[in-house]
Amino acid sequence: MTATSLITSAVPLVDITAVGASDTPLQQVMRLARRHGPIFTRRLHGSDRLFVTSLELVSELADEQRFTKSVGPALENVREFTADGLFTAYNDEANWAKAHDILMPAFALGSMRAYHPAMLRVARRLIESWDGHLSSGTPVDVPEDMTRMTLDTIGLAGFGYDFESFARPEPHPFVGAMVRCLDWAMNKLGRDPDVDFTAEDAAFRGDAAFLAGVVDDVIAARTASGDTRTDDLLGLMLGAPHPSDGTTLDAANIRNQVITFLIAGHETTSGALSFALYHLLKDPVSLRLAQRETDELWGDAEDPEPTFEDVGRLRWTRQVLLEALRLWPTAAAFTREAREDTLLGGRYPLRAGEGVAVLTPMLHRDPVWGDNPELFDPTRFDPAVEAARSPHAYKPFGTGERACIGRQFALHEATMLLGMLIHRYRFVDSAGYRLRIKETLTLKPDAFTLTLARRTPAD
Ligand code: MNH
Repeated sequence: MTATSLITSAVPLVDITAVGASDTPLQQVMRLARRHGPIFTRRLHGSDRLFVTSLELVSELADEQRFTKSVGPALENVREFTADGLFTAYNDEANWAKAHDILMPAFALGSMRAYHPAMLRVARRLIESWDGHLSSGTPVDVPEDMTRMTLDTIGLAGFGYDFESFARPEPHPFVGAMVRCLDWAMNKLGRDPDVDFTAEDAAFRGDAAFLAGVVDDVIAARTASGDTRTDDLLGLMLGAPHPSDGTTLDAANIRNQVITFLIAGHETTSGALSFALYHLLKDPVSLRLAQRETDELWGDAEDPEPTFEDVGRLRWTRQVLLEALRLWPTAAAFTREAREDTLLGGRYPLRAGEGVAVLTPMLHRDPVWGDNPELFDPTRFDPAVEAARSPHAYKPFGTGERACIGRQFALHEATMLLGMLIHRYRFVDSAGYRLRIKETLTLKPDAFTLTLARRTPAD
């Protein structure tokens, strides 16, 4: 062997065991990142997790030749209720590639056109409900209603199943059970080995069983109807043959895909919409530009009928959403692993299969974003500005082959609703809301309410 000298660097080790787990672990680890820099190991109750935050290191991790998705500790916990569904499947699990190939057509551009009417129908449910609040002068609970909207949308557009969330005084029980399952998955990460969690685990199993029961209802509703369409998600899951080997998904995997899509298909989009509305409430200049854009499309129409093409024309509104997802990417971390032993950044040794968590909110505050990364500024997503920036600076949807399959679905649904709300209402910050972020594996503004006032377009 030639005498090459390998200069490796030590990664800072930050032991927070004495502090203990937080009920906002993501915000806790963001504080560690601000203090300890772009790569560090966090130790909690003896288990270590490596985090990175910089554009330089994330650009390397995005190289699919050297790195791939890792089902990290958080997703291992989620696997307890989604098993080999698309989100939590291992790369080499046969059902990942199989389901990916079968379900891809449901996310092609033509499919978004097919989902548009269901998305519009549900957006109108939210508006009808908000009109009621407008009349009575009562505040709206933003995250709760966004969750009603996104759950009904994935249910109807993907599965032909109506959760009827706006006809209920409380959210559909699916939501509560799901949030508790996600919370369980998150809190299990920080467990003190000396504490007994038998009761928590039993409650979790009850909630997971409830979710499985909803899945059975969704599937039974379709099979009982005799409907054999294969042009929506559930149809593809139940009946579509794999494009090359002709086999279909097995019954156990179908259930895992249904639960996966019912969760992944609404929870993070709901948070993204809530953060976008928060920023519009606090940023009159961005709001004004968004109002102007919707007025250009819909004038003073009392009840505009947004077309599929209209949604593509809401450029600024979409930039508002992208910028909201920069500051608060609602699925705030993803994990990569090296395919072979390697040096990250030419200096940090990594063994094959060792997980590295990308802390997306800190990547989104890397110096590449300029001197004031905390500033909400949708012009960062002006096409020319975006084109000049590395594609690896922005990863709210993850990266590579295992990146989010539902990205266009989420952006179409969210842009349309946001445009409709901006056009119709003035948002009154009656509570003087100060942002506090609730974590249940995903992020949402906590207890965010606002009051509505009627808007006359062009005022
Ligand atoms: Mn989505 C994967 C974020 C909306 C279905 N999603 C991912 C990943 C991120 C992500 C990050 C990658 C995780 C990882 O690398 O471990 N997703 C989002 C965000 C939104 C979102 C921020 C909304 C905003 N996702 C949606 C919607 C759907 C969906 C809507 C479905 C209709 N997401 C998925 C699925 C995967 C995924 C399925 C897993 C894809 C795969 O691994 O093949």
